Amino acid sequence: FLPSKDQLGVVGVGFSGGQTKPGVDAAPAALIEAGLLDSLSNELGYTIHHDGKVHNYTEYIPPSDPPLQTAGARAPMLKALTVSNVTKAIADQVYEHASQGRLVLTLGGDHSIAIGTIAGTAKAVRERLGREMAVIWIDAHADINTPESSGSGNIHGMPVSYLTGLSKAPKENPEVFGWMKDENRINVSKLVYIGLRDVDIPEKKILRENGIKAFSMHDVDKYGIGRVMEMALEHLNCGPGQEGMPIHLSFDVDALDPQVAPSTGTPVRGGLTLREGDFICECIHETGCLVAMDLVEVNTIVEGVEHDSFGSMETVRAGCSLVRCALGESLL
Ligand code: B3U
Ligand code: MN
Ligand code: MN
Repeated sequence: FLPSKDQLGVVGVGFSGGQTKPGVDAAPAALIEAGLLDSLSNELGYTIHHDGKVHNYTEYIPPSDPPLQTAGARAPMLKALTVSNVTKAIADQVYEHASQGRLVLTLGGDHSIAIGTIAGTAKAVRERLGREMAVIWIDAHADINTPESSGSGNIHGMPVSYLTGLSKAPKENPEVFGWMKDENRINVSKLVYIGLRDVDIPEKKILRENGIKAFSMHDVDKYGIGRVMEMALEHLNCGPGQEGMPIHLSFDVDALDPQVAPSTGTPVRGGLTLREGDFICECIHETGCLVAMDLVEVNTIVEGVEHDSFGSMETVRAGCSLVRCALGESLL
């Protein structure tokens, strides 16, 4: 059921509307300038299908997009129509690559863009393979707030709730994520988190009530990353001797410790080491089940200091390393 081993579709997503800090839209260019795509083609042997652009989706951004107050919500949803329109466009781009049997790499952008990337691969995997897809979500945060539970209104804290169908287009505002259909969604039982350490109280309740498999940093400390990956892949039927299922890896760079990846919008101390992050990616590569990867939340501006040369360079380097490991760099 896998995409061709050596055909890689790349989507550059310079979008930051799922949160409020500038700088995350410049990440795809920074990653590409650091030589990421060159190394994937020259060293890892991929044929790269990339339109050569970093998209900013201005044509999809409505002239006016006021905060959307939902009944009972703690905060109004910010840029709801913008994020809905842009993620639909991203879903089409990713679908286009995936439906041609390519592995798809999306360089973000904030994590709201995963609404589009996962919607696109989930649909393509259903059509091509007649199967459901699994998602491995590597993050300090669970990103599973609903518009009602979110305390910030930032949609980058909500993508998983839309992707699992826990949140759907509101009746009064069908234009906000009304484009998402069942074919774009994933099952909560096919979702695994790793790296969590900053989860909102309502999100914890959502994780518990839906029986979602989540490995926090506590679990990484307790079992070690090796055992965590065995348990995670086994849960997804992708362990040794198991049948396997297509995996979409969505990697938020803030899962890494701020010592190795400081340049991100909401850093949280006590994260994964670079080796733990790389190891996760290597294990997923080893399954042979990877169909798509997102790398998100690299922000080239730290705390108002534009292009903080060291922190942002280190974060870009860490991001490049994660992608290369997921795409097979560490194979001997
Ligand atoms: N859970 C909080 C904070 C947050 C989520 N994702 C990031 N930060 N990067 C929220 O806004 O929903
Ligand atoms: Mn995230
Ligand atoms: Mn995060």
